[in-house]
Amino acid sequence: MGGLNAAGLRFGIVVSRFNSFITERLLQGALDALQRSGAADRDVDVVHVPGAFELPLAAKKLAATKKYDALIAVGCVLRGETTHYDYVCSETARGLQLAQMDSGVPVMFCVLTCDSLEQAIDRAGLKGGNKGYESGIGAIEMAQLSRKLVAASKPQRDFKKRWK
Ligand code: INI
Repeated sequence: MGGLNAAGLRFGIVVSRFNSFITERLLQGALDALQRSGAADRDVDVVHVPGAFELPLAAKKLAATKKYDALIAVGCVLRGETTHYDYVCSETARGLQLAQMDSGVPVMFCVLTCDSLEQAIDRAGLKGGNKGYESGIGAIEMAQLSRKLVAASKPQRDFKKRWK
């Protein structure tokens, strides 16, 4: 776990209900990573949305509350016979990137984009590990980094003293 400590950090997790067989496993992985790293239950909020396409707006609104050090967006898009998959994937990725760039709150991209259910299952707790767990660890790292960078960007109060 790289010694990451999540104690005192606050996290929001947005989860898509579409393909919930997969997304609920990813959610459990993310919660596991946060809890094992010391995050308190009261510091982790989980909200659900209908599909991956709705993740960006929910993430943006959660970020706007300024309650969270990092967010995790959990979804699973499976390729179908039409181009619908491509639109959902690209808009979800684009929207989540916009949400974090506009708000300054880190948003982890825990959205599987797979050709088959088997590929998704592998990444939700089987051969490919659990991408939710990895996102949880990533969220802690980004939350800590953000706090450090915000602190570093604040004017030093002892500025005069340092230049004497
Ligand atoms: N949403 C997903 O999260 N995964 C999918 O695989 C998917 N497919 O294949 O259609 C999907 N579609 C729904 C979409 O995210 C929106 O909820 C819907 O279009 C309403 O806006």
